[in-house]
Amino acid sequence: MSLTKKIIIALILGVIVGIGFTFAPGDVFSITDKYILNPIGQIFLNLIMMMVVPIVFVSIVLGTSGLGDPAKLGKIGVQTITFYLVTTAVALAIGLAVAFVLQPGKAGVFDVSMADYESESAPPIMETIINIIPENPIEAMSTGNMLQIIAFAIFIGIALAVLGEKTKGIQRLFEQANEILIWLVNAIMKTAPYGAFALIASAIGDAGLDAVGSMAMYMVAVTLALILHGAVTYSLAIRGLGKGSPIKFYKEFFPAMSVAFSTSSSSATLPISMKTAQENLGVKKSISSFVQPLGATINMDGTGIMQAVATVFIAQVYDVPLTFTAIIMIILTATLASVGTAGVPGVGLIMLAMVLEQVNLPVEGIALIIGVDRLLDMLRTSLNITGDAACAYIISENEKRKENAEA
Ligand code: DAS
Repeated sequence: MSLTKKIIIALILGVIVGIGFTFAPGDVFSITDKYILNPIGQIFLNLIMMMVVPIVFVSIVLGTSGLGDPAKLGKIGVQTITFYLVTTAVALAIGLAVAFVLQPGKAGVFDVSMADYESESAPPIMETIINIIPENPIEAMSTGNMLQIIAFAIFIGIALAVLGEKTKGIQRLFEQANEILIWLVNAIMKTAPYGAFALIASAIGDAGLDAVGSMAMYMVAVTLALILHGAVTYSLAIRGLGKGSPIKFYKEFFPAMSVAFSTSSSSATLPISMKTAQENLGVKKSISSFVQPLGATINMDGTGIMQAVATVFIAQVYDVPLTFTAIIMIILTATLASVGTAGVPGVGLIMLAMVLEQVNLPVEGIALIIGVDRLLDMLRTSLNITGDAACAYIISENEKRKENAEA
């Protein structure tokens, strides 16, 4: 049986068991979760998180140096960043439109215990941009500062591309390191069905049917916006810009989406999404190794959608009218929030605080949605990595067509 089938069966069983827990006596779930589900799920997450920093660093060095001519790197880089920014803005517009049409916040206010929510103030935007360049790359790696790791890797890759023959030994070293990392990722992925089962059963057992029921409209709004963006925006881009088949794209990329769904982490899924894009979608390795790690860190359309819908939902629940300026601020801030969101579970919710503060909404409103965020995180993370793969696929297809035309 294929790994995908095993993961799907594990996801379905996890949902059934998770719902079963909501009907069982409270301590049954808490004991099972504490001694079985959480350890299995956490070990699986730790195993793949262990691969993130080395994979991102090595693949961006190779991706950047593999692009060869720095001028070409510039072209790919400009195409990538433009695609990411445009699709994120479209995602936010879809999220806002769905939230205004469905009016999820009208579903009523919950009795909210705000005490345990501490809003994390995000660094000022200019500081975020300046801090992309690491003062100490080793510290960036030890603290998992993904934007700084990417910046350092790009500099190393450019140097390797420019130095060429002089540093071919180092280039070879990175290539062999990459082989080791890919082998490790494949070995770890064989445990994915067990990890997926444990993570899903724990998330649903924890959220409980009541919490899920009362947030139904909010979840429907976020889910609808995510599906619309995936089905319309990405399909139009794949068809229009990449001259490819959206149905084939989604069919071939599904294994990576299912891992993103069960781990809720773009970074943790990165090794799989790159492998799937290269092997199933034929994306050129040099493009995949540059576009996808960059996207896993700065391109999160799914997160942007959640932040747009959540902001409108909280404004509705607190009965705060959103002015046009406020809506523009939501789009701008949520775009930057999704750029700054690290690819790990639940962090999009923390960055939502930055959006709420920008539009003077009570940050405490996050407490309204924190209960079911883990479930939505699975969906939006799947969309986050799909946007990265769609970008890599489109750029790669166009590069291949250009090379064939020149041949
Ligand atoms: N879970 C994050 C990711 O890995 C996104 C988020 O928290 O919104 O993409």
